[in-house]
This record gives sequence, C-alpha cells and structure tokens, in this order.
Amino acid sequence: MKIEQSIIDQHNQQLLAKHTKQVDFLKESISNFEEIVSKVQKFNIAIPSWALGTGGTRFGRFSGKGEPGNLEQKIEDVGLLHALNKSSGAISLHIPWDIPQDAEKIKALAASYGLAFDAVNSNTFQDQPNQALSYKFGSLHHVDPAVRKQAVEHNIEVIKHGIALGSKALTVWLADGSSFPGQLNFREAFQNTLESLKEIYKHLPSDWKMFIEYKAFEPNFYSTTIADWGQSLLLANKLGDQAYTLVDLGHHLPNANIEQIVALLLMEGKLAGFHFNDSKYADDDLTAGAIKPYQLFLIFNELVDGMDARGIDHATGLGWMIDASHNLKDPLADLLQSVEAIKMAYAQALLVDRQALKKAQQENNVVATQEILQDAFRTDVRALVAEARLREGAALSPIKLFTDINVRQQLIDERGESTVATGL
Ligand code: PSV
Ligand code: MN
Ligand code: MN
Repeated sequence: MKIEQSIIDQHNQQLLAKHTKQVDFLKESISNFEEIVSKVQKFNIAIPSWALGTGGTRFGRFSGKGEPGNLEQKIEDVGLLHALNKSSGAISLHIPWDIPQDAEKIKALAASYGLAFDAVNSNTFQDQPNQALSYKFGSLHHVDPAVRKQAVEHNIEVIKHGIALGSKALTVWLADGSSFPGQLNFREAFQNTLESLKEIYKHLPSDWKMFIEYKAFEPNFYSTTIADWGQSLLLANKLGDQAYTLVDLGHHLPNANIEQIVALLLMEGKLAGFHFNDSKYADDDLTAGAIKPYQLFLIFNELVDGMDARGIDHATGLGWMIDASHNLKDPLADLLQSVEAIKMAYAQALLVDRQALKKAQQENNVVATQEILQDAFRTDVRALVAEARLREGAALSPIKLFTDINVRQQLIDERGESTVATGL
C-alpha cells in the first residue's frame, strides 16, 4: 500500500488550527526557531529491515499480523513510515536475510518511495542452511582459520550487495565471545578478529566506511570479543581511516555514561553513528526515549556540541539508525515513536544555550549548568518537530494518521494474518 498525499493533507488540515497556535507560542520563546526547524527537517533516521516484524524473546514469539514477508514488502513498510514522517528515508539491510535478487529493481522500488540504502549488515552469528562450517564458537575470532576465512568471505559478499544498492557502509556486529573463563585466549581472539577485519577492510570501496559495533554481553555471557568502545576503537584505529566505532545504546554495562563515550569518540573523529533504542536492564531494544529520554537528550547535547566543533554536517556526517525489537507494539507504530523521540532529543539539544553553558562551565557554576541543560530538555518541542514535518509534506501526527486510516489492517488485508518477517 501507499499513502496518498491527499490523505496526509486532509489529516493536516484537521489539526492545523491547534498546531498553528502551538507554533506561534513556541516562536515567541525560541529566537532561532526557524534555524532549528530547518535542521530538524533535514534529519533522517534509517530503519533496519529486521525491525519491521515482531522480534520475540528467547521465551517465545507472538507473531504480528500483516508483517512483511520479503524484501519488497520491507521496503514498502519503510516507505509507509517515510510518507508519514518524512524522516525515515533509508533502510538498512541484513544479509543473508535480505538478499536482493535483482539489485536494480530493488533500488528502483526503494527510490519510488524516496528511500536510499543505509549501511549493510553481515550475519556471522547464525549458521545458514548448507553452510560448510559452524559459527557456534565464533566467526572472525575463531580458533580455526577456515571458519575465519568463511566469515571474511561472507562480509566481502555483503559489501558487494551493498555496492549494487548504493550503500556506503558495512556494519559488523559479532556475537563472538566466550561463556566460560578459560574458554578463550583473549589476546588471540582479539588478534584473530583484527586480522579478519583487515581482510574485509581491504575490500571496502574508498568512499565506504566500516562500522564496528561493540556489545558488552549476550549471546556470550563471560566475554565478548568486541565488548566495549575501547576495544572497538582499538580495532578502528589499527584498521585505518575508514573504520569507525558504532554506538548501540543497548550494548553497555548498566549505567554507563554513554554521552561521555560519544563526546570522546566524536572528538577523536572515530564515531560512526548510532543504533538508537532504549533499555532498562540490558540490550532490551525498546523504543528510543521510552525509558531514559534525558539520557537521549544528553547524548544529543554532546553530538551537537561535538559535530559543530568539528564542522560535521548534522544530517549526513554520522550514521543514524534505529535498532529495535517489538514484542508488544505494532512495529511500525513503535518505529514512528522512536523516530519522534530521537528528533525531539535532537531539537532540544539544538535549544541549549551553548554560550551560556560555556560561561557557566568556566565559572564552575554547577547550578547554572544544570539549569541551562534542563531548560532545553523541559521545553515542549513537539510542535516544533511537527512543524518540520509539515514543511516536508509529512503528517502533523504520524501516529494518529497511522491509527486513523488503520494501516495495519490494510497490510493484513494485502498480506494475510500469518506472516513472519526475518529478524532478531
Ligand atoms: C544484537 O545485539 C543486535 O541487536 C546488534 O545490535 C546488531 O546491530 C543487530 O543485532 C543486528 O545484527
Ligand atoms: Mn545494533
Ligand atoms: Mn543489540
């Protein structure tokens, strides 16, 4: 299905009077309202192909209805999101779940929805049917060079698919690690990983980036071979200028100061970008901003500050993506909520009075620094973000329109009730 522009315009018409009042109110208090709106307008967040279906947990999976059953339908789903919010203009594919049979056709289909292809993701955490060697004990770090070679070749294959689609980055997330002390020689595992990544790196086109994702735990529970930002950065530095550290918000040990990590990676020119999600306990993959919206704001506060300091374009300089899982909510509704939360955090960070903050920091005025940050965080920017959408031709309230026209029912009518999308 496609959402016609006339449906969006009609929806906007209904909400316009109230919206205009809210915008007028905000304009009175935000002197650079126009500048912030135009930045928010340009800000897009990619959608991962694996977040379009219900994820389940290791205890069970309650399938959703009308889920996308193939790559074309996944693109259609992201197209729906993008029509509603004009902020989800790219899809990130996971190979081999999303192998495009005809790249040109798939590219044209995506373009018809205004979508580009974000980073491509390799998968060496599962064994595929007919695969020669198993990844049970890891992939790029494996003790057996033949397994490492197989995993390297898979990544090279993924790059080729990405080139055909116009992607510009490869994201490597490894499940490699150990669950018991003594199982692994840490130094050898790290060296093997580095050597494997070096092989893959050789095959990166010159305008590509390699994103190295870290994760502290799970599926292995004693050690992960790329466990934290230090280990990822070590690899990225050894690999070269095209390698960067990717921050997935759910991949840290509890209470980690992610905003500080982000600030330093950005300072070093080694921040790849993000997998946005939220969590209370671990890699919960919940809706961005659902649990810790202040943390999300503080991260964006560092991002805006650091990107401006380095002259990095906010919209295109880093990789922005969601990495979520949906066990209770409709995945599309959840993704709309995540995008909204991310854009709000971004808008609030743009509100921070940087000059006043700098001055208060210099004076060690701790009361003032808190006031300045929280003043921005506590500003209700919903109408500002909606205004940015309106100007892009998207819906004033994507969630309301999604519900009002019953997008899910339309998808069920088209695709059926018992559908299963590939995903984590
Ligand atoms: C597993 O934790 C994970 O969620 C990682 O965050 C990856 O980015 C994603 O799966 C896809 O491989
Ligand atoms: Mn991730
Ligand atoms: Mn994860």
